[in-house]
Amino acid sequence: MSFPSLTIDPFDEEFLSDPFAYHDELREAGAVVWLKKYDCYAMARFAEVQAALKDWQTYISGRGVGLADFAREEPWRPASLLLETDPPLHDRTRGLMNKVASLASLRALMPVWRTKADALVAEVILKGEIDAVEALAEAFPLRVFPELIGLREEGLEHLIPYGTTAFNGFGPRNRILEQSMADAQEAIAWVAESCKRENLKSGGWGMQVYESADRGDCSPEEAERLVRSFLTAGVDTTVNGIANLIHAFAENREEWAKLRADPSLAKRAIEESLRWGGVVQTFFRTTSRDVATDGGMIPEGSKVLLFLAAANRDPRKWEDPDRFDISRNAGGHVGFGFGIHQCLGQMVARLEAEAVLCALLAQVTEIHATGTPQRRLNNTLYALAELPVSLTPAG
Ligand code: OVP
Repeated sequence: MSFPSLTIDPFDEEFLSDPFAYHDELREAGAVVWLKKYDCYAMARFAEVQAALKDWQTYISGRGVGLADFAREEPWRPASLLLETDPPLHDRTRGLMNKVASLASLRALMPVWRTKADALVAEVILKGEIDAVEALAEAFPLRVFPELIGLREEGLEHLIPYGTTAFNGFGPRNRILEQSMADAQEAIAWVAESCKRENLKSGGWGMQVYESADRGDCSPEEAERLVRSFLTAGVDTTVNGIANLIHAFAENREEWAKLRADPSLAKRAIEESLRWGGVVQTFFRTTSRDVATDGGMIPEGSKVLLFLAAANRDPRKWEDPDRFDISRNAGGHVGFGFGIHQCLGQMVARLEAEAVLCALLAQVTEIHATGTPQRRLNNTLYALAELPVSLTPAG
């Protein structure tokens, strides 16, 4: 074994509670490292992570983007037709989903989302001290996303627990995964039902996937599985993205003052929060061939853990990387991935964040922490359980 071998467990509770404390060690150890505990390789530097994401022929997704190798073990649910596939299948499904999740259909919604965010912030601000996770980060996506997809109203409380379990499912079968699986049985059944055509409202993105199937772009069975991707990837991610954004400003109050002085920085601030926050910490790939690297050869069929969040704070790429600085151009971060699998819903995520941020800007002069934020440990997401803040009303 020619690669530096580390005993570090990136899925244990200590690591997941404060992953950034360990990323330096991973990046400094080498461009490619060996993780003894899981018999897998890992990359944590920006250049290597980005290059691996770009080289989809070598670092494939079809054997799963979690620790489990689908060539050796059955996935816990039928594989995603987007996330866990390679071309040519991936390009067909991605192509039809790109048309459904178009920027054009989102543009029309933006004023509606802005009004809803304004109303939510107006409600919340009256309460004084709040838990920003529940009151804003969970509440806002749940007010807009189900409607975007065209979900039935009954059972929406299952969306977050389902996402939580799916993201835990990319890690090892540790206690975190076992517990969330045990808790999510009802949510799993609800999501499966919700993906069926008869349970989707006309006009929503869910039904539009079936209409794409009607035109021959995919089979009805594939449509059902593709709708599942919206439900899996679209909620716990944006919830934590918004929580992270508020957390960033609560911890860096001078940045809030800076944004208030110049609201045209809002888009930059969101991008910077995506770089800094590390909501999606990691994804795996599997090597399709022996790969020669400077440090040695990675054999075919190896799992490689890519640390997106560590790449986004790599000092080789970013100046003062741990600093949340809304003046910085964070463009090019890999928080949404890179290459052919780059986040399909990234514009949904950005527009949700923008709606909430603009509502806060209009109505709140100060955001400050009133207690210690509590983490919710997840094998993939850097998630917040609780974020006590007080919002000072404007005027
Ligand atoms: C971050 C993602 C995450 C989880 C599930 C899926 C996609 C899916 O396609 O099911 S992207």
